[in-house]
Amino acid sequence: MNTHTQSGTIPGLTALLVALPLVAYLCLVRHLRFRRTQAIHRQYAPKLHEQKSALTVNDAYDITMSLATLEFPTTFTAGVRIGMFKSYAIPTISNLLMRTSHFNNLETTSRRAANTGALLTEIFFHPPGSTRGINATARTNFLHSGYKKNGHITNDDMLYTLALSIVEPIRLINRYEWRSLSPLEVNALGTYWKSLGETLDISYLDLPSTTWHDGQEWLQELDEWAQAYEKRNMQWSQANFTVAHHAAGTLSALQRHTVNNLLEEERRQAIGFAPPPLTYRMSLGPVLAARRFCVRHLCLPRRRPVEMTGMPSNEPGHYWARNWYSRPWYTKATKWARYGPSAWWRRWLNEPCPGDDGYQPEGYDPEQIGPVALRGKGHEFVEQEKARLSELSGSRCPFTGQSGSKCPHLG
Ligand SMILES: *[C@@H]1O[C@H](CO)[C@@H](O)[C@H](O)[C@H]1NC(C)=O
Ligand SMILES: CC(=O)N[C@H]1CO[C@H](CO)[C@@H](O)[C@@H]1O
Repeated sequence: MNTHTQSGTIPGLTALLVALPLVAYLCLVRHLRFRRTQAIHRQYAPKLHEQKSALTVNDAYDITMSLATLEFPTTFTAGVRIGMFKSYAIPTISNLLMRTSHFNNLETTSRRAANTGALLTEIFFHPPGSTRGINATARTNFLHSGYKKNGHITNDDMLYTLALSIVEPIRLINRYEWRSLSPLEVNALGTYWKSLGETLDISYLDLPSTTWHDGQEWLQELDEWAQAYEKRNMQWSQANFTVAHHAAGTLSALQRHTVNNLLEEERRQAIGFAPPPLTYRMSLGPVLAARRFCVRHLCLPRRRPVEMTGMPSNEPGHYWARNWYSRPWYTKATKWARYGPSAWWRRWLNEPCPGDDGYQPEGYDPEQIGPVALRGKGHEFVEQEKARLSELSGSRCPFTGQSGSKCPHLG
């Protein structure tokens, strides 16, 4: 009797020894993966239960940062970039980019892209009311002001670009990430972006309502407005085509096919792109599904936020960019970046490396950034803007009352 059971126990025991840690690990992943969002819901749900509009801009910022730097950093960033890309299908937007980007010159184009990236991350990733955020917002508003005055930037185009850069990350996360967003998280995203649009002086008067209960409702209207706007304005144009092709030129082949794959057929035609190769079309879904499965069930959650904004450089008031595409603008000239294997490869291709002359290795100065012609200009405008912006405090609730500056007092 004994011999019989023993010969059965040994493989059984081995299997158990292998299976137990595996099951324990899977349970641990499951437990830790959802802890952050559960904590957010525990913290805010009671407050919102009493009053839907009780989320302050600071609350919304905290939740947004958790989503953008801890929960879904890759898809979030990709979504914002794809959103921008999609806006090139609107002729007025691509015409302006065409006029300002000098597409025959990669140096100018890449610098323009680096400037946009630097200002956007400065604005988006700093707390509402912080000097760093305010400085970059004021400078951006100055850079826009000239084009607004002569009618080259319309409120519609700003609103549309804003809409795409919110809607697109949400759509991609819900479709491809390891979990979808909860209504509270969508509310927070809407609340934060609405206040961000206000700091950029974007008007919401064209939306059907003038007051909204919360960020989710505002976002819903903005999305519907953007879809209608798109129907009216999306069409093929030479400018659309040129701008989109130059933007695509800064991506790798894989990134380019992925972006192309995620575009709707109509937009692809407006931009003048051929459909991506069949193999990409067939494999994108399964690859992303496999990624979703692995991240959700096998990977422990990220413990430290992904750093997105520039780091203070050794020159006061300047910041080093963390990423660069095609040209090493504002990048720290580390030994590795200058003499590592990728640097040798770039030198062999006769392409510049971080620290090379002309690419500002001392970093960018948020107060000077922009086209060369506007360097040293706009001081007065910027100071006025800073005064206006510092009055928009982070403790306001954007959805209470008409002016939206007071929060309900909760017992
Ligand atoms: C914001 O700009 C002012 C000058 O206008 C500067 O003194 C200050 O250091 C800047 N703040 C940050 C955080 O860069
Ligand atoms: C530069 C250019 O080709 N602009 C065109 C952009 O698209 C609109 C609408 O199709 C045309 O009217 C412009 O001429």
